[in-house]
Amino acid sequence: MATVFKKTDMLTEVPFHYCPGCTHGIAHRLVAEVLDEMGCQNNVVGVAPVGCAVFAYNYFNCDMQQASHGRAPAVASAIKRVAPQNIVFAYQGDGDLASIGMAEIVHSASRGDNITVVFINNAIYGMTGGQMAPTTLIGQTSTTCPGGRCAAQNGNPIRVCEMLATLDGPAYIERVSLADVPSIRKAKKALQKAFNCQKEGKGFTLIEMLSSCPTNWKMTPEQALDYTKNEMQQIFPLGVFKEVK
Ligand SMILES: Cc1ncc(C[n+]2csc(CCOP(=O)(O)OP(=O)(O)O)c2C)c(N)n1
Repeated sequence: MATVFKKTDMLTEVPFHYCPGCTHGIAHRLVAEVLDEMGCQNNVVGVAPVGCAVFAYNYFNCDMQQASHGRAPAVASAIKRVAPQNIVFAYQGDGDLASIGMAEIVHSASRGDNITVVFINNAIYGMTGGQMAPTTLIGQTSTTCPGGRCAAQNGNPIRVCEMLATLDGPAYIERVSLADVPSIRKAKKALQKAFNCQKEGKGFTLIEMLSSCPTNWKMTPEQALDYTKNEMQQIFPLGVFKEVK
């Protein structure tokens, strides 16, 4: 079989449990490759979320800490403060970060905590069976809005990058997509930038990755990638929202 991926010591040999077409695995690999290439494997602490990526501690071959639902930035901030020689990252889904954990992410960004947050926006609660998330699109169906999200009843999707970019604390905020190969290459560059900012002590960094959830979106993997590109990217435009030089 052809080698598709570069070997990275930053990932264990444990096979990912993700559904076919889910992009959590791609996001894990990108984080691992970047940290590996920075040569900091022995000085990395990751914080795993509650959500589909709850087993991230089995996959990343570095020190990992599990946080309770939504609290990953608070935990990551504490770890960075007591052990600042480490690169510290929090890995969170949209339910975790933008729903139950909205207070933690806002205050961490506002404090300018010198951590990196990898924010996986798949517009739905994946792990619990597809409930509406703060980032669910208007018209998108979920188990809690079977007729499609309606602004009058359910509110509008929250743009986390744009919102956090208004704060003084963040050093680097970018939204990328995992919907095709050129986008994935850009996503890797964004992670490099964020982790380098942290290394230079610049402060809070967050990379939002538009991701697909074919299982809960009730689509094939290909349809889900098209939906990410054609629908999600309309509501969540890609780009850099904050960069402190
Ligand atoms: C305090 C608490 N409330 C609710 C839950 C149930 N719960 C587990 S995962 C999850 C949503 C995860 O969705 P998201 O963060 O979008 O990640 P995904 O699974 O889509 O990757 C919820 C509500 C929980 N585990 N703990």
